[in-house]
Amino acid sequence: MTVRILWSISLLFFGTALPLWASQISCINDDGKPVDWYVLYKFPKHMSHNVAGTGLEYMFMDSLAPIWKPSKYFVNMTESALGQTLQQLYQTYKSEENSTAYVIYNDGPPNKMNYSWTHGHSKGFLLLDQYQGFWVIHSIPEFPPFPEDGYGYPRTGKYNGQIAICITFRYEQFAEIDKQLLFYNPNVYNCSIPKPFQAELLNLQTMCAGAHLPSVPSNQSLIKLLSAQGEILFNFAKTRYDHEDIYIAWMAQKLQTNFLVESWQRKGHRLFSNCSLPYHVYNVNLVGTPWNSSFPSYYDHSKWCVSSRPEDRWTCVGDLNYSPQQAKRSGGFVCTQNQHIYMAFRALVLHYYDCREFQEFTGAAQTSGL
Ligand SMILES: *[C@@H]1O[C@H](CO)[C@@H](O)[C@H](O)[C@H]1NC(C)=O
Ligand SMILES: *[C@@H]1O[C@H](CO)[C@@H](O)[C@H](O)[C@H]1NC(C)=O
Ligand SMILES: *[C@@H]1O[C@H](CO)[C@@H](O)[C@H](O)[C@H]1NC(C)=O
Ligand SMILES: *[C@@H]1O[C@H](CO)[C@@H](O)[C@H](O)[C@H]1NC(C)=O
Ligand SMILES: *[C@@H]1O[C@H](CO)[C@@H](O)[C@H](O)[C@H]1NC(C)=O
Ligand SMILES: *[C@@H]1O[C@H](CO)[C@@H](O)[C@H](O)[C@H]1NC(C)=O
Ligand SMILES: *[C@H]1O[C@@H](CO)[C@H](O)[C@@H](O)[C@@H]1NC(C)=O
Repeated sequence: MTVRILWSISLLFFGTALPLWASQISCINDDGKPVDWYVLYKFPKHMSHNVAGTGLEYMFMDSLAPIWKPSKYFVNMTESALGQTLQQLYQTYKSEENSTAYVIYNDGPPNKMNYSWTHGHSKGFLLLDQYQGFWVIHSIPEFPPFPEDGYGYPRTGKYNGQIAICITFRYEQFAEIDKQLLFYNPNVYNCSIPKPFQAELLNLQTMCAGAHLPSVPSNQSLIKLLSAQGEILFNFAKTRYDHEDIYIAWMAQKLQTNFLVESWQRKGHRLFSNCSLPYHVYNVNLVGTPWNSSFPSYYDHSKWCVSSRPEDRWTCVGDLNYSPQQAKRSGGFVCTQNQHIYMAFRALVLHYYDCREFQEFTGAAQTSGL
């Protein structure tokens, strides 16, 4: 208790750049260390220069080592950053603590339950106590498993590329995240919001109880969030009643930057590069790794965008594809101007289409699973 009071006082005076402690709920990296944030990018099964991948390899970067590194683990292993981060949630579930709250959501929940078209095209989970917690935003279908089943990685998430971003937040920020999630309207499939949290996490409590959500005051909400160590993030959230593409109609114009967009591109499910508005969106069709292998966007289910000009420095990761169908879905993005994250993502863009260019469809003829 005393420690917490001292922490709060030192936060007031010295800002937020304090180390994370192992005993606190945090994002956990591949080395088992608590970190302010991490990004995990799982490669598709098929890549150039890499004939037969397993579909389980990934590259990783975090606040301690902010450059892409190949992971020594597979994404289905409990030692992976996702495995270790989720372990905190699964332990909470087992101990039936009521000092911890969690919510898991996915439009495609595990165990072949029904896909939801009316909820957000959003996938993620959060775990917190009344001091600190984390929020993971990812693109993996049928993930994560129910707490009863323990850690695992779905077969349906192997074929395509997938992304996950984890951010550690102090408690107060979760009240803001709760308000944003009203716009997301995520499909919550497992959760626990004990009494002590219910007043502040009002929307999450309502979703968790399966009750009717209050109506939204607008169709869009943009807020600033602060990670535990003071990283500034912006969170864009839209409802499904806003029928515009989030990248071109909102994020690029709002952040006043031209975006290179990487998202799942299938025939009939993609928008072309768009230079009609003051700030443009260019469609990426080829991603290159730091190890000279590459993969087409057709095989990448992740959703992110990065400023084309280094001066702008924006990187966003989130829920929605650059696709006409997805304009009608709710969901959101987190954006940052962190220089390391920007450099890492910008370097991944191997080819994108100019607005004047013929935008050839480079996907395979057959459609894959998820
Ligand atoms: C991960 O997947 C690989 C390939 O399917 C499998 O051989 C391995 O047993 C799996 N590991 C775990 C921990 O599930
Ligand atoms: C926490 O849970 C325990 C056991 O389920 C219960 O006895 C206790 O009253 C709960 N505490 C609070 C603050 O809800
Ligand atoms: C899935 O949808 C079908 C048809 O709408 C319905 O009959 C079934 O009960 C649903 N299953 C679940 C698990 O919600
Ligand atoms: C959201 O957008 C829809 C469609 O444009 C509009 O009918 C509705 O009034 C908007 N809702 C709010 C709260 O602004
Ligand atoms: C570009 O996006 C805007 C906003 O969604 C849209 O109105 C416009 O028609 C698009 N232009 C092209 C060429 O697709
Ligand atoms: C990648 O390709 C470049 C240019 O061909 C070469 O200079 C570099 O050494 C290669 N890097 C790796 C990790 O293979
Ligand atoms: C997951 O949530 C916990 C806590 O609310 C429930 O006790 C579990 O029954 C639930 N699991 C499933 C499969 O719904």
